[in-house]
Amino acid sequence: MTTPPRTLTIAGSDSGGGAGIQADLRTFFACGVHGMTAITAVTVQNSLGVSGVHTIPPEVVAAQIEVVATDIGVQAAKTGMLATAEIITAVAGACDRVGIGRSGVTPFVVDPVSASMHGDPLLTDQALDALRSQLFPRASLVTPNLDEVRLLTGIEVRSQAQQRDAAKALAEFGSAWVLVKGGHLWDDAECLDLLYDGSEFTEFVGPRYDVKHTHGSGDTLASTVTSGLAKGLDMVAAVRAAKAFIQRSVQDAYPLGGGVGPVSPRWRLPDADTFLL
Ligand code: PXL
Repeated sequence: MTTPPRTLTIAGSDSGGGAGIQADLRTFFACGVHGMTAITAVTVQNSLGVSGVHTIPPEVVAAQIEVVATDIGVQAAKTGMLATAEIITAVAGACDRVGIGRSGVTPFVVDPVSASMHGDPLLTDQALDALRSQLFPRASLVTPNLDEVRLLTGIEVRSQAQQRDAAKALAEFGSAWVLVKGGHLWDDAECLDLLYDGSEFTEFVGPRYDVKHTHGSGDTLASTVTSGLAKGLDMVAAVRAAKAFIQRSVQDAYPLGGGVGPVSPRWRLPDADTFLL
């Protein structure tokens, strides 16, 4: 057997299994890569929201990155919830030491997760600054949604022109590519994501599904891009593939508990529901 490409997620645990590390590992598996984890925080969470956040010591986060990179090797990495400025500094240092990000050769996707979909904070205020100044310059791609765009740039995106302005403002922080996810901004039927490499825009327009269960959709998109990059796709191809993957996974989302259920890549395993029956 040959070893599959290896991917690393540097992110928080969601005890409800919807988002974070759990969504990333599910996506990596469905994309045919070997997923590894550097856990930054344990959230106490169910489908109704986050009731506790317990951060991991920064040096333990860094050590997780270094041990897997030096032994197993990483073809692409991503970040999710990073929680504090101290963790971000530790992640930046560890990534530099093992060649993850723009100072090395390993593609690095930074998903600037700042809050849960219920509005629970997943990043301290000081950490926002660290994200911009320490991680964005190291990133191959940053993938903010419109709430994160507002926090990071102060730009309240209400038009396609403003979405382009926001992409340009974010590119100033030094990432190679920016993906501004438009969500349901334009109309109820379509969503437009805008990819920018500092000179050219590529638009990805897809149908918008009016579904309640979208927990983990940002994580799933970023981990699919990461998997594509690990398999050698270029950025435009990886984002295009990830858009198709997330659209299908949103359609397969399921209810869970009393709140919001997760998007699901189980469509990649067509007989999963009947297996073991
Ligand atoms: O979906 C963003 C996200 C990432 N990571 C963790 C989360 C969430 C959202 O709730 O809990 C751990």
